[in-house]
Amino acid sequence: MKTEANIVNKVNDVYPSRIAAKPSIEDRKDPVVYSSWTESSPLTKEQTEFYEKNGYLFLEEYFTEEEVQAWKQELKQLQSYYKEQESEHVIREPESHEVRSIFAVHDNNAIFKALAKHEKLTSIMEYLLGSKTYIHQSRINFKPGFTGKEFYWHSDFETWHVEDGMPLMRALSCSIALEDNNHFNGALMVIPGSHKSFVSCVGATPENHYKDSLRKQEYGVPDPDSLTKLADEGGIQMPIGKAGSVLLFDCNIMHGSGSNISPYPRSNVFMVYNSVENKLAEPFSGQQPRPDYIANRSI
Ligand SMILES: O=C(O)CCC(=O)C(=O)O
Repeated sequence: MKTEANIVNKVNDVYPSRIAAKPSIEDRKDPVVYSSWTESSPLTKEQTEFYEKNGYLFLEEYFTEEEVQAWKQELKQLQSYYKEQESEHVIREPESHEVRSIFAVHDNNAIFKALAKHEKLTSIMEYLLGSKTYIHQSRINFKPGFTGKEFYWHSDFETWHVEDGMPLMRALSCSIALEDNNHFNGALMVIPGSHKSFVSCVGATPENHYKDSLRKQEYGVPDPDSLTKLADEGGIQMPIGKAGSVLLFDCNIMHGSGSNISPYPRSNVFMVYNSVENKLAEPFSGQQPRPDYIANRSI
């Protein structure tokens, strides 16, 4: 789809990816924290500085057991409902029929809609992004025991930029643990500091790529040399904690998780907040935008 808008987009693209023959590492051109800290900020000065430097922040047991209970119950109902029921919002594991992800829960489910608007979350998002925010994407990742497969290393921003037309790095994810996240059940890993580098990937994006990539990503995948360099510089961290803990991570941090061969599920709900000043344009790939339930354009 060669519209005038996306030709302009490509010319002005400050984060080109999936275009060059070789991968490269470029500097980030955008701030990480968009507000100045004050006494009334929802994070402490130390937390803000940690997030700016490392690109993530772990808030242990941020929500109470009672709050988590209601969300967990809803999660179990969704999991059992979608066991047999097909829906475009539901992605299955690559090697089994188990539910891997359910998208757009902030839109389709009253309980998770309320969670997305929870003041304890939105106050932090508005502070870090320096504006009002909206949900760009939401999903539950179930990571069932024994069969939950990995999510390979990636920067979310690379995909959101190329495939969804997110202009700048002014978004962040929050992962709310609805089960305990341990070393052995496929918890998320992050490369601290990697959010300050943009890894430009190789390989043109096939049409309707999302149908496969949400099960197993093969394009927009960073190359081993870039990953090694970033990990050598920043190390690898795996923030773990009880259900109710929250991991905030910048849209460009390199992250991923291993398969879950333990008996215990690692189910988390992910809410992605984008600044209202960073709404989606035409995809920088020049291709059709992904559906609204994956990349929200309806605001
Ligand atoms: O659930 C996970 O372990 C990884 C999720 C993730 O990387 C993502 O949703 O972008």
